[in-house]
Amino acid sequence: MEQTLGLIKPDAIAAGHAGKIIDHILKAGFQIRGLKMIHLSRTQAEAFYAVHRERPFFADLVEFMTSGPVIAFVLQKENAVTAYRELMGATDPAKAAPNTLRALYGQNIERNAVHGSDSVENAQREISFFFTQAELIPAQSLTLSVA
Ligand code: FUP
Repeated sequence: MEQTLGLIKPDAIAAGHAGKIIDHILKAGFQIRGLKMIHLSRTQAEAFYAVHRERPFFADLVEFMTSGPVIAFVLQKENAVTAYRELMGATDPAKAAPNTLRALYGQNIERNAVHGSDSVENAQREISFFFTQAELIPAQSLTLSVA
């Protein structure tokens, strides 16, 4: 089963949307294998977005991503990478399809509420950026058997 790395960004946490976003993700059938809240340092944010280092928006993006805590999670589902990117919607909330997380909770192309890995390869890199293997919950522990 495929895994992807998701973030709830500082804008959505500050606006009180974190619970609704997690609920939306669970209702879409994703399992959460790991979850933590973390306030990224500048060094961590720069490393996470290193691929965008040369882009004009990089400094603002790092400033925003370190302006408050993020919630990081590992999601599991069939085709999790693509499925979660569909659930998020386009990078610019104004262009995101109705009812996607970014359409519902994003403010603009920078403050767009959520992040999701864009490939299986990047998902593995981003998961290990935030989580050790020991911090991930085994899939079988997520199925409760209620007596
Ligand atoms: P996405 O994969 O949809 O998150 O989009 P990108 O990898 O292209 O961009 C990563 C982040 O950079 C976005 F979530 C927000 C930020 N960004 C800007 O601030 N301005 C831009 O013009 C493009 C991206």
